[in-house]
Order: sequence, then structure tokens, then C-alpha cells
Amino acid sequence: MHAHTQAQPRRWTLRVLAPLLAASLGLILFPWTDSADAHGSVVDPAGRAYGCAERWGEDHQNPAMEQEDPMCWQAFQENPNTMWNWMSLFQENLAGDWKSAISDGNLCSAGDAQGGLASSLDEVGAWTPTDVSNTFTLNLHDNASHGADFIEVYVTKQGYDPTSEPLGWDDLELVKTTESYPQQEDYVVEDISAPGRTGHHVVYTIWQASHLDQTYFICSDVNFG
Ligand SMILES: [Cu+2]
Repeated sequence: MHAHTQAQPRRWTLRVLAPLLAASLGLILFPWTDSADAHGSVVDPAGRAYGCAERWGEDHQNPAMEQEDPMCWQAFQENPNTMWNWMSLFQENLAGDWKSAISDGNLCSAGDAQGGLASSLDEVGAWTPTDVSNTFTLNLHDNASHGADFIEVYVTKQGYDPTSEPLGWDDLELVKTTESYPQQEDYVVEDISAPGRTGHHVVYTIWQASHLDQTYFICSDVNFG
């Protein structure tokens, strides 16, 4: 170092201010920089991972879960990060070709997305459903406010039994396609109509985010009737 004495105050100022400036520029230019939580998912009717986090997140080592909520129990045994990262069920750059990226039986994990983060969500069994009527409203909470090009809502056909059959594309009926949503934290999809259903079904939501070609795939268990 051969610092001139008169340069010292300026250098000190830069040394302190430069990182602060860089940090605030980062926030301005990249508001959606992905941290573990900087995404979204369906919170009502609760997606599988969100539902387990909501019911057991504060108490996830409670042995009663094995009897009371066995599918959540197996998911926590498999990997608690499935629940802690409930907003992360997405894939990128699919160009709309979802069926070749996601095979039958892997729909609820978004095709074993994120290195298999949520593969436990594909397990077949008695997932705890949310009661809904045959016309219902869905709320997709987006922590990152990515916006939506569209949201598609599918419901399983009457006769499909989520407690005994893996979920496949043929089990689903598309019942709602939305317009785009601007950046916001909650995308509310109203008047979703699934007539003729009774009992336990799966609502399958596909959210095409607007900031990238990033597509989210979420299973919510519901009980009609
Ligand atoms: Cu995100």
C-alpha cells in the first residue's frame, strides 16, 4: 500500500459505502432473487406440503402425527425440507410441455422437481383434505410477487380415488383457466366449478409465473359434499 495521506478520508468512505450501495442496488434490480422461500404455492385449499406445515410445523416431532395425519408423517420422515420449502414446487424452461417433464404418478412433486425435494407428496394414501363445495375459491400465495401469465385449475374426475391410485394426467379435468395477474402476493381464483364430485378429490393447480418461464404444480386434497 502506498496511500497518500490526503486520499485516506475518501477511501474510508468508499470502503464503508460501497457494500451498502451494492446491497441496495441488488434489492432494487433483483427483488425476486430466489432465497429458500421466495416463491409461492396454493394455501387454500391447502397444498399437500403447505397443509402439513400448517398443521404440524410447530409440532412436527409429535408421534401422534403417525396416526392422525399419516401422509404428513411419512412426508416429514422423508424430508422436513419438503414442508419448510412448501413454496418451491416448480420447474423452469418447460415451454408449456408439462406432460413430457412430469410423468404419471409424479404430478404432486412437480415431476420430482428440486432434486426430489417433494417426492413424498406423490405417495398414495389418506392425505387430509379441506372441505369445499362444488363451486369454490382458490388462493395462491406468492411471497415473491412473480405475477401470473395464467393459472390452470384441474380437478380429478368422479371415480378417481386418491387414497388408492397414483395421480395421472388422465385422472384430471381442466375446470378453470385464468387471465394474467399483475405482481401481487395473493392470486384469488373465484368460481371454480367442479360439478358432480363427492368425497375426496385432488385439485391440481398449474401456475405459470411471469418473471421467467417458471411453472408451479401443486396438489391440494379436498373433500366435496
Ligand atoms: Cu420464486
